[in-house]
Amino acid sequence: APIGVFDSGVGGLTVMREISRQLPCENIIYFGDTARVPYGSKSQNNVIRFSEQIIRFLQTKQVKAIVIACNTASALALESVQERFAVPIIGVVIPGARAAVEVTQNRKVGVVGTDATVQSGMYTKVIHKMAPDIVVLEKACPLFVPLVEEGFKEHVVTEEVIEYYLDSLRNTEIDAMILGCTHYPLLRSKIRAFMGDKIQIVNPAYETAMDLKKLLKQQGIENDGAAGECKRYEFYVSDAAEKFRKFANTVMPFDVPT
Ligand code: DGN
Repeated sequence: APIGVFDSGVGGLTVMREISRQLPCENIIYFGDTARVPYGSKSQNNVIRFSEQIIRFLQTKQVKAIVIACNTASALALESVQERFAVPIIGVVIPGARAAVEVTQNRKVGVVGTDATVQSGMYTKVIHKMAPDIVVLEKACPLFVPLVEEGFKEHVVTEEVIEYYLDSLRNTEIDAMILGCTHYPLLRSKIRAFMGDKIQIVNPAYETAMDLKKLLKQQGIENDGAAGECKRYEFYVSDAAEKFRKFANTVMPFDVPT
């Protein structure tokens, strides 16, 4: 059976990419809610409702586990959907938070994400559950998403926006920073250049793929390639399939067909 991965749009491809790297035999069904993106400015009720609808769709594809690749949906809807559905569901916030707790020496962690993610305070809550002494500084960087989607990764405007948002975090003692939004790993080298190399950058996409690997092992449902079909990737979107495909081909290490 395949793994279901969903996101508000294209950003979750950074999570799917990590999963395909770390679990090279798994089949994956990706759903991007391109008709309703961004989730970062929606209310919790709607993000829960959208997530439930997508999970029901993925269940019609007989998925064995679901990854909420979207930080906003992970922050706002994970608990609610875990209660409602029997299929194992993991989000990106807990794996990302755990990695930051493990790497920080100063006990000061920065988090960047969408408005909704930052307003939910979910990264701080999860970190404090694991380590109440850690100081968490969260900063919303809503312009990063459209910059990445418009192909401005290498543009000087992006450097200025990074400076605008991250200046206040750079002058603190944080020694770990969570890229708490699906798009931000695509700006990693620019963020790294601005923040300097004393700060450990945590990519929840990578950590989530590691957690998924553990989960599949524990439950004995990983695909080792022995039992037939391997590496079959399917993509579904709720709108603008061609735009999605173009973007996907800039992110994924394999060809995303129409
Ligand atoms: N996928 C969203 C996230 O990780 O928070 C970013 C895109 C959005 O919905 N704003």
